[in-house]
Amino acid sequence: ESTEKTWGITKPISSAPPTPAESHATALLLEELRRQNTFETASEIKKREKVVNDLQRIADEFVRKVARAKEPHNEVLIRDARGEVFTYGSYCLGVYGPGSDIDTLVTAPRYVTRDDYFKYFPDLLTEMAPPGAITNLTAVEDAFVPIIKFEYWGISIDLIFSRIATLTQFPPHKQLELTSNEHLRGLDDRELRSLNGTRVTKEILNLVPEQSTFRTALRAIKLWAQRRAIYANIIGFPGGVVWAMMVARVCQLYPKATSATIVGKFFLVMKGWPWPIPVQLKHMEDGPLNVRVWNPKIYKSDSFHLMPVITPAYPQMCATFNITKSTKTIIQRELERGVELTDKILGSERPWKDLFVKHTFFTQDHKYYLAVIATSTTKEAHKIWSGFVESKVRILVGELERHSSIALARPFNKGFERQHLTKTDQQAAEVQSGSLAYVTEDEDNSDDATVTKAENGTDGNADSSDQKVTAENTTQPRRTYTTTHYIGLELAEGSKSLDLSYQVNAFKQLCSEWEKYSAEFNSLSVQHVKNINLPEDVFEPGETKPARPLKKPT
Ligand code: 3AT
Ligand code: MN
Ligand code: MN
Repeated sequence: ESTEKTWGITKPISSAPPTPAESHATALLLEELRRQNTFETASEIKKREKVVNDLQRIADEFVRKVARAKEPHNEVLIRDARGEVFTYGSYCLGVYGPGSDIDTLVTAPRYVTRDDYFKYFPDLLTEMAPPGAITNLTAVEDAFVPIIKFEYWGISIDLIFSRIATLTQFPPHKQLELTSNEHLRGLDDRELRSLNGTRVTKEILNLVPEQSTFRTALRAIKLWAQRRAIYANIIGFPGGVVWAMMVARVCQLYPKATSATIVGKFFLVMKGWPWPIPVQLKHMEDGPLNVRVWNPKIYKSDSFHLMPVITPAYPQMCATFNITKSTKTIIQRELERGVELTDKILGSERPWKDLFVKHTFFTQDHKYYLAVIATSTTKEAHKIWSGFVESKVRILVGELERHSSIALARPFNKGFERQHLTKTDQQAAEVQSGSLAYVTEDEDNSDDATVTKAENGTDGNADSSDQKVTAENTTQPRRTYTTTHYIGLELAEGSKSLDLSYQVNAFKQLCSEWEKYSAEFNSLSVQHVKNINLPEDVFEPGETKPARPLKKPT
């Protein structure tokens, strides 16, 4: 029909409403998602709403405080001073679960700066929230996206900030239209990045035909991607926003379909997607900034993106630049598995739970692994160092996939964090090169509200007085922190030797050249690990560890 609404950049593939069988499949899907504990209880949902309301109250007080400090005689400005809190991420999309954080953006009028935010907000939080509600507060002022992190009644909060430089006063009783590009004027890069998450999330929600259908389908896809270990932006897989955009595109193509159908079509459409044609939810648009928008015809680097998925908010960018040849191959395999399974599930031959079966990365998939081990001597130093190394794992993956003996290098989507207690330098050296002989319990997370500031460019070691070990062979046990990333290898047909020293050394060099690297606190090691030697803690109870094959009788 010619009256069909266009969602996104093409006409729908089908605007058929669901059949009774499809609706039934959605009911079964919801049942399974509940069984898998992806929803929160009503009281936990209330608690989150209360937290967001409190943050709004605190944000208003924050803006008033800055108004009083900067314009002490401007009574009207002070009286009407207010900020506005937005959410983004899974909370905003409505696909959060019990373990999710709340991603929150504080916006304020033009006279409120990022400096003010870091100067006043942490203290206001602890003053205005109920006593004891705020714990583990950390402010990272010099980050790519400057952030205050904390827990509020045990819920993790990511709190970021941007001014709205076009406004000296927010309109009363009216929500800001953050999707308007005009509000981007006059901001620096960090402020633009901080606004971006909310703008993208809001656009995604605006661009899907039916939000509740989208949410349920996205919940299913997120659970599937997590179980299959292909969910991790930093490591080189799609993250939450990318999965959301892919599902949203499928919703646009089947605007009347029910969630179960969307999940099935998701696998079909994405498996057959003609990459590198991008997934995009709307046409590219021009805006008021002098910034680049994704365009492979103009920018050579954009033409290297293997599976481009473009964000819908100006300035539109590719959210999947991290994907490598190997991770793309893995994603394709998982999409194929998804097609086969959903075909049977929607035909009532199998239950939904089969789609969400855990990956076999450690139990079956590889014979050879690389372990990338980041080590630090203090907890604070380790936070910074392990985060950096994690962000570079995909660079090593890229180097490995160019090796002639390697067909595929698959990074596991999460690092394994361990703590070790050693008594001698020899033992400490063993830990650095991957020994798990000295693994110890996580030191007690002290439950008092500690305030950590890691804001200057150097590192967070300055006040770690308890770690100044100078004696050569002290018997005082020393605590060491490690994060290990495993990369599963698939060897090329007929390859015999596997000398990776060039790739490994280049990677170590790259990491140690980082300006915040400290030879005193940090180290990095890359080790070969055979499947039969994988440590116990990468397996879950009930999983079968790979075993040495039985000797063939001769
Ligand atoms: P959860 O339910 O919280 O696990 P989520 O989709 O909300 O899922 P995150 O809270 O990790 O995931 O991320 C929310 C958004 O924050 C996604 C992205 O726009 C932004 N973000 C997260 N991590 C980074 C990062 N390292 N660099 C830049 N942006 C990030
Ligand atoms: Mn989140
Ligand atoms: Mn977050």
